[in-house]
Amino acid sequence: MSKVLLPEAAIKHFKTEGTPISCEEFGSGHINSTYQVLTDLGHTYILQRINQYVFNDPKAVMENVGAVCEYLRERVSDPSETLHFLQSDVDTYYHIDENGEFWRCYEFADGLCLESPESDADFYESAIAFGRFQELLKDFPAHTLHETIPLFHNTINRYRLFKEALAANKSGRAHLVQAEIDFIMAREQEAGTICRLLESGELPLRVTHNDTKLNNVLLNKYSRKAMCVLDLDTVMPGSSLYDYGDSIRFGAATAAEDEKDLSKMTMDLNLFRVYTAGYLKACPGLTAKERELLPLGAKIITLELAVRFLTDYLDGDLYFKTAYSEHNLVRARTQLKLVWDMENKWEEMQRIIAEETAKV
Ligand code: ADP
Ligand code: GN1
Ligand code: MG
Repeated sequence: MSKVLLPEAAIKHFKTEGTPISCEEFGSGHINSTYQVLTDLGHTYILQRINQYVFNDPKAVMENVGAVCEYLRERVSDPSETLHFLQSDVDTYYHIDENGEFWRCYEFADGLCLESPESDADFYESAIAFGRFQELLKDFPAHTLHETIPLFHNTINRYRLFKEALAANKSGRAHLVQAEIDFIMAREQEAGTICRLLESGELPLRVTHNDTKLNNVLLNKYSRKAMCVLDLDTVMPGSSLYDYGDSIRFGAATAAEDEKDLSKMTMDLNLFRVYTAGYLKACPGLTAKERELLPLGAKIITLELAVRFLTDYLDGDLYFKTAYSEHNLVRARTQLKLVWDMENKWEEMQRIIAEETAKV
């Protein structure tokens, strides 16, 4: 039987300033196991165990993250704008424990991490942060990045995996979700649009973040200005439409990603406009086609995530962390409600994009 190894044991393998005196679970990420560590000299760190079900090549993840951080460090005006990793006792950016688990440790970035924007200005600043991140990486040598999750935002492949999960029905839950299956399948053709346009070259492939929800960015605690982009595990070649869209999905929604009362889940058109203005400002290099298709980015990424949550529900909850047995189903339904609301607001979304584009 494998020995249970604790974060308290893992942190000792990193070159912290001072001796760790506490180690508590931290944050609300769905993938890695995250802890906040304090030392007797008053230093604070983030310790993470990388989820190897999700990232089956953790060394590749750390190579990407390390390369991106180094690249950014040379280009930002203030060191607080990027993540800082600690070296382990064998001079690597990770520690492998006796169970083969990968741990990494960053300096704690003391900023504001929000689950929903507290003001229009907060959301605008998150757009500046993610937009600036993409701009800073525009000349990053994309071919040097590993694909840490193959076909991560390939929606066509996501549908294929969904159909496989449905056929396998490992959890025996398929009969409970026919309405959701019908909704998803009715949109299969449209869901592949961005993939096809990337394939044909009508949309550019860029180095993108690929996981741009609001709790993956920090604002400065005092000025509330954009500070630092977190969670770099999925930085890979991708589409700006998904980065923009995922921020809208999470931050312009009127309810949490796992709200059970679907009537509360809609898209706030004001927040949609606010984020769009910030993103267009921070990303002046978007092509006309990218700008035109921003609403489609929001819709497809929301649909794709619903498909991913429902796939995981059918598989028996293997990928996303869940707090209760129906959690992935609740999340999937909430995303589908948001897709439906976007469809009802489609013309207004197009109009807002045209108006904000005309201003830049
Ligand atoms: P996951 O992939 O599980 O989402 P993240 O890397 O996003 O993991 O970390 C989870 C949470 O931990 C973040 O949402 C944020 O609240 C916090 N966090 C991560 N890294 C840092 C850091 N360097 N400084 C401060 N907080 C951090
Ligand atoms: C996961 O790691 P986290 O919690 O920031 C997921 C995203 C989803 C998101 C939904 C590597 O993001 O793709 O959009 O949950 N990350 C990965 O909240 O799958
Ligand atoms: Mg995260």
